[in-house]
Amino acid sequence: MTERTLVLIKPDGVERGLIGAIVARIEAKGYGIERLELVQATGDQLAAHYAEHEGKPFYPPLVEFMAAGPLVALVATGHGVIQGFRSLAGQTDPTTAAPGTIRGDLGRDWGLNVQKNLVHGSDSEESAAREIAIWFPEA
Ligand code: DAT
Ligand code: MG
Repeated sequence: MTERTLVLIKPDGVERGLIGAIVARIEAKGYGIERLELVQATGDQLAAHYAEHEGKPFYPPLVEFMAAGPLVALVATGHGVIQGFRSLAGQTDPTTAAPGTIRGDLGRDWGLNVQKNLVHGSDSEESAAREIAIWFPEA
């Protein structure tokens, strides 16, 4: 069965006009795009998506940031795509994310209490299945 991962292009990526640049990196790597939608996240979706971070200091600003404008949800496919997209995205902190990665090349620290780091990618098969169901409930 084809491996799938849930990618979000966060509101900072949409606002900065980086949808195309980010999707191009996924396609250039050779992964498929199975679903893709521009959506305004609901509070329920974000609470489910970031449940593991509830109670952390960055959780309230994270949820506020993710609801501040439209985001792109997409399902990328291919052997090893879960780990492969995390590798394309780079480390969480865009200041130290390696050059060559999405966060390293296109992101920076804006001095806020949440890191605006352009993309989300599922971190395991379990997370991918859970997250795809949040953003593409009909799939
Ligand atoms: P990742 O998105 O790399 O999987 P994560 O799941 O640990 O990172 O955190 C979710 C998001 O929350 C992350 O993309 C940016 C924000 N975040 C995480 N840790 C943070 C911190 N220490 N300070 C500010 N924002 C943080
Ligand atoms: Mg994470």
